[in-house]
Amino acid sequence: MNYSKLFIITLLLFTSGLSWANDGKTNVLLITADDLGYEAIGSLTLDADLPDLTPNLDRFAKQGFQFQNAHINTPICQPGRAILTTGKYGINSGMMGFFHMKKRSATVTQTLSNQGYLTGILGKVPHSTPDLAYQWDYTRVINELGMGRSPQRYYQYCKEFFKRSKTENKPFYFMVNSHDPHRPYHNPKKPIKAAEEPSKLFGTDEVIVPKYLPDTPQVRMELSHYYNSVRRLDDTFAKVMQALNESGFAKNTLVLFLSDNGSAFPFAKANTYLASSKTPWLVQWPAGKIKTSYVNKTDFISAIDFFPTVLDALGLDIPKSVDGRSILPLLKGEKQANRSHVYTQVDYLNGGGPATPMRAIQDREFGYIFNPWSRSGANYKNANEGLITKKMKESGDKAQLERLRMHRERVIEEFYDLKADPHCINNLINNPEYKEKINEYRAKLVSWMTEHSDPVLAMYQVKEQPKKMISMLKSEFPSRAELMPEQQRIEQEKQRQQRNKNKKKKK
Ligand SMILES: [Ca+2]
Repeated sequence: MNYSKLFIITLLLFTSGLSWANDGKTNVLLITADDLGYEAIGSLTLDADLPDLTPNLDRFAKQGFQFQNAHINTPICQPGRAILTTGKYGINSGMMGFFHMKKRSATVTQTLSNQGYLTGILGKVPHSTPDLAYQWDYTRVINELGMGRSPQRYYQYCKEFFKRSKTENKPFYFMVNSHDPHRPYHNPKKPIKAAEEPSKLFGTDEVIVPKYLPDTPQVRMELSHYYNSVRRLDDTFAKVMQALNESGFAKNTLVLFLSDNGSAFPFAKANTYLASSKTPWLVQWPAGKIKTSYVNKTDFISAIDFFPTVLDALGLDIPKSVDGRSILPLLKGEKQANRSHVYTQVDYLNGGGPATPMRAIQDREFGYIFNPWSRSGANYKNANEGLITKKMKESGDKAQLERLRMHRERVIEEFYDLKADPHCINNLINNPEYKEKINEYRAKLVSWMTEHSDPVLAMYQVKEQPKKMISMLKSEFPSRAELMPEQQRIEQEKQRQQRNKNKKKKK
């Protein structure tokens, strides 16, 4: 080989190295699903005969690191995502519902911007930007992404973002949010305009009805449409990973995949059952020396751990105010103490309505829930119901009516054997056999509420006097107006006035 040839080869090696350079720093790619229940992922499902819904996610999970006990602390879109951004429980950040940040707090985005990272976001932008003052470097909103349901559009904008990282020679923090499988699901007869067709469609005979729902034609139809949307989420995931691999950044990129809450069905999303908060949490990081082809079946991790994990992976200091802990040691196969359980909660739902606080502790064996809003005549509702609850009501079927009553009114305390009853059907709270166990879990929850000065603690202390408890919920629990930043309050007021004007015009 002559010297000129050697020179060309060296030059090629050098420039190909540069193509993934952005200084060789670690990048972070967070891919989120919207309302994906853990049950739909092949590697987590409880049902062996689940059809092949998520082939790409399953492959990624198999090759990478997956947690079997990962949760979102508040399993509702915006408050759940605020926890990812701040590493704080809602009661500590103030973002206990669809509120933006009022109390100043460190965020993953601002911290990385300060460190010279290029920050980008695709989809779910208002829900994933708790700080109204924060400006992402690169933003593509739902309308530009085929209503967040076009894998091809995601691919195109991922390419564009990675190119920009290369051109500006900056490492990146990139949050890619699919709008799938959020309702409206993919109904082949009524597809959303601009959305793409999923790579596979599912029939009503292929779905597996979770035990917390009645097995009715309505449920099967909505589930089959949900499956279609889950499949399209998997298509989007594949296109994002394709763009990453083509960019040359894959080796130095910490990739995390998770869902922001459980599936949008009654008893799942926006509750504190296992199916509400449990999420797939998949990780790959080729240069990070983390374990591969590994399933962690013992440790409980949750959304509060995301922000400190990112900082740890990038070698940055973790603020003391953060509630979570880095999971990097677990990813490297080391042990961590106090990973046996998780705390989940709900405070305020989307839209109007009163506060409906729920507090829960779950571990591998049991789940205990406290619902201070529960009373006869309560009407707990959320946007997850499709036509399912309506049909349950119309059925006249005793069992379905009782389940519906449980959904609407709940009971003040619930206790489930999560090993025998992961769908949380059989409430054991009054079963004398479990008395000691129940007290153990109550004590743990009380100590968590005490540690975080949770306003719900005062209600817990009077739970034997339901009337007093309900009146305390009204007087002691922080109101929407208190929790919302002034800017959001003004914007909401403007929108309200606009709606009223439009109504008058129509008349
Ligand atoms: Ca969601």
